[in-house]
Amino acid sequence: SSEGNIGSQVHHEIIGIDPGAGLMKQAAQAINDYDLKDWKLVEGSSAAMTAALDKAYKAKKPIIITGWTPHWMFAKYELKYLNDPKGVFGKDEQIHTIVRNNLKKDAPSAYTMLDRFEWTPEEMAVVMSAIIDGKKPEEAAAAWVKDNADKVDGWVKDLAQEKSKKLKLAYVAWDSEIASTNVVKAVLEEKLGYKVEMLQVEAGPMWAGISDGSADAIVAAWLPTTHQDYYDKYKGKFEDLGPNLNGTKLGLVVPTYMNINSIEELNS
Ligand code: PBE
Repeated sequence: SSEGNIGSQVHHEIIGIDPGAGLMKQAAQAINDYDLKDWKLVEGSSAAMTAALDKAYKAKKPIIITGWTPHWMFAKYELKYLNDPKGVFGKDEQIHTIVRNNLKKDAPSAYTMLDRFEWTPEEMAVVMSAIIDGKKPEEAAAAWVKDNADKVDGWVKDLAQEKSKKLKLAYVAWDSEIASTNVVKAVLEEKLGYKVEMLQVEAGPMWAGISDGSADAIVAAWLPTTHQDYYDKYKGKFEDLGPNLNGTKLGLVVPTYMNINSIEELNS
């Protein structure tokens, strides 16, 4: 058409997020493996990516982003993942809770609560949507904790209060992790008496922090694929408490009004 192919329409740009995200390594790998020679992966942040998506979507303009599930964008916009026949973006994985070595000895109630913490993409979506609708993350988390008392009680059942003991939760400002980290903070503070500090960092420092003990816990470890590099790098220097959420997905994402279905089609 007179508008040219998809590549020229989007200036051969894939709108990425923070450079430390596993998703960015996978997207770079996709550019390589699908031989997308002229294409650039644009670094930024989750917030900049969703702002670019919102702007393009409202104008019905083409855009290609790096996306993941769970994320509120799939409820707010009509979007689709581009097929990935080479499997660069991996299969379903889980989000794990990771704690520093010796947390069990130093903060046993928090350790057990973190070990029990698990929820569903649908539950996480409630918190994410409240935030995007304008609630502060801590308010959205507090409301979810109140509305899900039975589930939360199961996480803290029979655990002793640890009044005013300090804990540090590290996280990256990914929308999914803003939601989960705020919920865990709310439970540790309201139900168990801890004083919780949230440390917003990049992905590399998050993994370094849980491994050198400067952070106590993270609920933001995407495994086995997305954070594999970090996991392998620091293996033995942290304790993996296993999955807190099942049913994730990552990939290149476009609005459904775009006439493209596979990453392979970008190479033409
Ligand atoms: N994400 C969201 C992260 C993990 C959570 C998919 C953007 C990443 O790629 O590392």
